[in-house]
Amino acid sequence: MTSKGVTTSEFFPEIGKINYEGPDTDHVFAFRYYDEHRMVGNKTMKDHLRFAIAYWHSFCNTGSDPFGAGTREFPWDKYSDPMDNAKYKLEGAFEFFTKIGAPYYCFHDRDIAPEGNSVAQSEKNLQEIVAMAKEYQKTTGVKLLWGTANLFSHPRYMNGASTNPDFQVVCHAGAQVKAALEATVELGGENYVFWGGREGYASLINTNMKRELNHMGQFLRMARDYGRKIGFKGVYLIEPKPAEPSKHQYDFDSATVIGFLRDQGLADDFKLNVEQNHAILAGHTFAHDLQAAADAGMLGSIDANMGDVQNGWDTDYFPSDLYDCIHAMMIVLQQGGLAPGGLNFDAKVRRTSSDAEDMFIAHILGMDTFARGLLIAQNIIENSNFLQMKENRYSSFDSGEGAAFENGSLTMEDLKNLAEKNGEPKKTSGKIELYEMLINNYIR
Ligand SMILES: [Mn+2]
Repeated sequence: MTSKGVTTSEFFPEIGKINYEGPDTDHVFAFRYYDEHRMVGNKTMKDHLRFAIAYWHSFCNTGSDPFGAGTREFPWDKYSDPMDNAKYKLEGAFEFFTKIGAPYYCFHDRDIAPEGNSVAQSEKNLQEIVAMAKEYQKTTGVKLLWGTANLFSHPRYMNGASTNPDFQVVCHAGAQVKAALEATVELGGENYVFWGGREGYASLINTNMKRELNHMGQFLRMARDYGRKIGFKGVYLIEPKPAEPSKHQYDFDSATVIGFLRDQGLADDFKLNVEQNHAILAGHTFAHDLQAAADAGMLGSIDANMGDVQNGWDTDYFPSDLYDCIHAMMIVLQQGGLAPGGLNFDAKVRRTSSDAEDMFIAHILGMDTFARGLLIAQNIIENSNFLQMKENRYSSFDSGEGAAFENGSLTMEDLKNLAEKNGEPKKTSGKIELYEMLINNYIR
């Protein structure tokens, strides 16, 4: 890392490039399943999975929580000038991307460059770091999966960003999204994400929900149009989440966001960035929110992490649940892939994981879990009768009166007459245990 760097020494000198060594290796710092060049179906693993590293958790989050200070020290945090800190952090980030072998990264504006004391200074800070990031992208080949704006940390956004009842706050949100869109375009970002952490309410008693939702729609249409005007050809994504930090968030879950996008005339430009932890906070499974998005033609990208079923927090663990990843990859494979989206590790190591190497171990765990999930999912789809079994459950709609029902040519009177004519239906088993057995039999 010396091209445009501010230092020539490595930030993680004790760890080299992580390579594929196969399932039998004894090495901790090696992939057992993620072999980027391996063909799975008609694509390489790298092209299926499109892994991205999240700047915020990996390079900004020291592990502090509401009860205690951070437990990890980043080498760049010794620079007290925030721009020096940002430059060294960028260098450390690209060293990490390169060593772990992830083709993409993702950031919020404020992760990569500090907020200034004016709109102009904030923009200048961002532009300076973006120029450096562009050079690093060129020398390393690492690309930007998506950019976004942090519209939740600054106290001005405590009552919302685009949904704030004060128009002056909405203007600041606009200034920030405008600059973040410019940064994303400058870096060739393939998507742009909106996560509305403060877009919601603390109490409905002081909130005009209808007006706030319309403001959010208006804001997103303006952002879409500005992005297109400056040459953004990628996909806009909304990331559903039901709560935290707001009591109620407007982007509650996949189904809610799909309805909102259609209502606001945004369905042609926007898709969803579905996160495992957010799906389970909404009372669903990961697969449920993925399937709901995919069925609407709106599964754009995935925040790959894992919640904790014993608590109601957004823990953002690294994904280690193989079943979850198999189900996810079956849905992704059936829709023909995620591109131009990808699998972004919106995940953080536990507060108790305080060694620098833990970040490498956690990403190896997450990448291997998804790689293994991909291999098993592909095998089930290609070599088992799983999909056929599912399809067969609906075969009574494939011809005759069932097909007539599906295409809308029957009436309620017809249904009554057919019920009378055909008598009591034969009981048909749902066979859920058989489906579960089949998936387990493919975990080899
Ligand atoms: Mn989360």
